[in-house]
Amino acid sequence: MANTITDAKVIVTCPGRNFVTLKILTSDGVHGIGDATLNGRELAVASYLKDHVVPCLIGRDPHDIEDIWNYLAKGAYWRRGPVTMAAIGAVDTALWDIKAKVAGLPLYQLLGGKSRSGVMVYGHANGNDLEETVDAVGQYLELGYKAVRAQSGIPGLDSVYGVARGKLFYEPAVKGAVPEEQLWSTEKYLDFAPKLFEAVRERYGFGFHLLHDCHHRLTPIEAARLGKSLEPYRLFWLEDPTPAENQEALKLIREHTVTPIAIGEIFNSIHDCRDILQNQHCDYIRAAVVHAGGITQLRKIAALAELYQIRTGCHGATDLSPVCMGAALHFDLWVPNFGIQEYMRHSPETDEVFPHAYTFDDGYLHPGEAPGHGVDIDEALAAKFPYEPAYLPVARLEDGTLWNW
Ligand code: CS2
Ligand code: MG
Repeated sequence: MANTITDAKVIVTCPGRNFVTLKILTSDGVHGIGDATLNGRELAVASYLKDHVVPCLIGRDPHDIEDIWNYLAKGAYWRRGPVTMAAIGAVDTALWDIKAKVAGLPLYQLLGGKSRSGVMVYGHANGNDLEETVDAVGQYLELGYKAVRAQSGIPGLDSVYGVARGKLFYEPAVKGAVPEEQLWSTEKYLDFAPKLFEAVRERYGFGFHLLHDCHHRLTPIEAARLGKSLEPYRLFWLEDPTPAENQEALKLIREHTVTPIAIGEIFNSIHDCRDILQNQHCDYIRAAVVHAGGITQLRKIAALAELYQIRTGCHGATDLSPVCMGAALHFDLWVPNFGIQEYMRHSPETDEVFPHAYTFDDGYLHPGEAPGHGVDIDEALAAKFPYEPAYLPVARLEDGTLWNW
């Protein structure tokens, strides 16, 4: 009797922040799990899965990963989009988990085996001001990180992207019934940013990779100006310099600066990446397992990027669950054109809900050798953390103009 999908559960839990997990059960008794978390839209993805995807999975062969992907991505008339592709990403990740478990192999072996001994990750140094942030970079270097992202509070602004509230890791979502509004000033930012990176390089030198996330906030010429002003500090990448809807904008930035560009954490389809990759308008593509339709589509994006010497730099913030991190690490260990993996870490209660095989050592993560992607969910513990409404903030300029958060 062929192995079939017998059931699928959508588990919403909030161990410090909301996560959506899909658990697929099969007649052989093997289960697989996938991350379906979309920050601020978790319930939309949970409903898309429960109401429109799970009924279509029952009775199918869990090994037919490519056909199920196409059925869900192309069979649905309304294609692409963050909600749809996060749901498909969860199904795809769970099915790869099952296939690897049935084979008794760690997932990376099914993708093509390892291409490196470990996965270089970058940590998130942040502080309320320049001094705090420079100190935080040193703490990550002491932990053995080879790469550190620096995000700082900006003089004259109450809150900015990337700076943690309190001592825990940075979590962008703010709990509440509607999004918090935050003020932004490009002028204050552009005056401040070069000083931050000059201070980091002056204190610690050039023996490690230094990254920064603009978080979609600049116009193309402003991004070009920033990239140029940061050239003396040799960034590994300047991320999301400008909103990616206008992909021509990156061409203008490219014409003015050699600071490498990373983009794509909000991309959910290979079609979002195609022009940027073919025109070589970026150096790292940030698409993630959970948001880009799972392993099946992400490996196609990576293959296209490889043609243009563009490397992967998968998104890995706190709002991508340990399930996504586990799957990403198997992908990262295999993918030939690997660049770096974001590792923003999770809270202790999150790590308890999602027991995992991956380990950190001296700046590198390793997915482990457990069959599958090596992450599971403790359903009983997950049930103790009910969903809590939380949203990503909305940004406005100081004159009230709505801006890119
Ligand atoms: C950020 C994220 O990690 C990053 O590079 O862009 O923190 C992003 O703001 C969140 O994942 C959005 O939910
Ligand atoms: Mg980012």
